[in-house]
Amino acid sequence: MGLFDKIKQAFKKEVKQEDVDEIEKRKDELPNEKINNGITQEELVEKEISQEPLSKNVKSTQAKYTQGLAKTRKTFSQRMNELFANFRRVDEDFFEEVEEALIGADVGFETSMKIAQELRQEVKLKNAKNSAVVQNIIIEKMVNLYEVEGLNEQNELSLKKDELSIFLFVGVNGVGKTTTIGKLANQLKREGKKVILAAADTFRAGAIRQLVVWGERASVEVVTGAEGEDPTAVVYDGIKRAKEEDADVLLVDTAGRLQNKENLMRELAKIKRVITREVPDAPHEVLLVLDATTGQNAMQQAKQFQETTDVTGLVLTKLDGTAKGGIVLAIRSELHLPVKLVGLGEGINDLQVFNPEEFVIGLFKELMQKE
Ligand SMILES: Nc1nc2c(ncn2[C@@H]2O[C@H](COP(=O)(O)OP(=O)(O)OP(=O)(O)O)[C@@H](O)[C@H]2O)c(=O)[nH]1
Ligand SMILES: [Mg+2]
Repeated sequence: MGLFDKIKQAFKKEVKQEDVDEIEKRKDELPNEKINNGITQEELVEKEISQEPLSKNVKSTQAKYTQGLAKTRKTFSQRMNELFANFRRVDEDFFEEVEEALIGADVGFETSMKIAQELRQEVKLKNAKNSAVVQNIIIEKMVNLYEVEGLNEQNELSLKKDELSIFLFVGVNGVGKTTTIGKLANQLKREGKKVILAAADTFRAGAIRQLVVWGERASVEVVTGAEGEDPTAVVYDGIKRAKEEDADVLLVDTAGRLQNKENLMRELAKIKRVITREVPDAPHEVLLVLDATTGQNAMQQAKQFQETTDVTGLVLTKLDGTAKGGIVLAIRSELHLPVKLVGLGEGINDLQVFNPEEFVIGLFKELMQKE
C-alpha cells in the first residue's frame, strides 16, 4: 500500500464516527485480558476494523511524535488551510499562492515549484474545480514526491554487530551536536551497549566540559584533551580507548566554529582520515546535525557540508520548538539524505529515531478533505 493510501485510510478512520462507536460497543462486550503476543482483545478488534498493522512499539512512538511535533503540524495545517480558505478558482494566481504557501511552510523552493507544476497538469487532467478535490491532489502530490524520493533510504543508524561503530558528528555551532551525543549515548547505554565519547571540539574549553557533563548524565566515559590541542589527537585517543575497552560505540564530538569555514572543513577531513586509518570501514556514520528552526539556512548548510564531507545522515534538532517541519520534505527531495534522528527538546530523553512514514502521515492526515 502506498503512503498516500495510508494517509487516506488514517483520514477515513478519523472521520468515520460509526467505526469508533462500533469499537466502543464491541470493547464493552469483551474481556480486556492479554491474549497472544501481548495484544488485548480490544486491540484486536481495533486492528480488525481499521485493518492497520498493530504493534505496541509503533503506537508509543506515534504518541510521542504526535505530542512533540504538534506545533509543526499545527502551523503547517494552518498555512495550508489559509491557502484553501482563500480558494476561489483554479487559475494561475492560485498556483502561485500554492507555491508561496509551500515555501512558507519550509517545504523548500525547488520542491514547492515541482509540486505546483505537477499540480497544474493534474488539475487540468482531472478538470478539478472543487476546492476539496484540489486540496487532496496537492496532498497526494506532496506525499508521492516524498515517497518516491525516499525509496531505498536507510533511516536506521548503521550500528555494527559485535564490533566497534564510530559515529562522527558534524555541523555548525549551536545546532545541537553535543546535546545529541549526550542523548544518544544515554539511549545506547540503556540498550546495553558500551559507549565512549571523544571530545574532539578542542576549540573551546567550555565545549569539552559540556561533553563531560553529558558523559556523567549518561554514565559513559569521555576521552578528552586540552583546550587548543589537535582534535585528531583526541580522536586517536578515543579510538584507542574504545578498542582497549572493547566498546560498542564511539561518538565523536567536533567543533562547529573555527576561524573560518575552510579551516572547519579541513579539520573535519583530517579527523575522518584518522578514523579510517585506525578502523578501515569507519566512520560508520557521519551525522550532520541541523537546527530545524533555521529552515532554509539549514538546507544551505547541508549543501555545503555535503560538498566537502561524506555525510551519511542527518539529525534534525529543535523540532519541538518550531513550526518548520516542512523542512523534512525539502531535505528528502533536495538533499537525498536520510533523517536518522530528531531532537525534540533539551532533556536527555528528547531524542527519537525518525520514522518518515509516521511523520508524513501525522503531517497530512488532518489536511485531507471529504470530496
Ligand atoms: N529545544 C531544543 N533545544 C535543543 C535541542 N538540541 C539542542 N538544543 C539546545 O541547543 C543549544 C546548543 O546545543 P549544543 O549541543 O551545545 O550545540 P553544538 O552543536 O554542540 O554547538 P557548538 O559546540 O557551539 O558547535 C543548547 O542550549 C541545547 O540545549 C532540541 O532538540 N530541542
Ligand atoms: Mg558542541
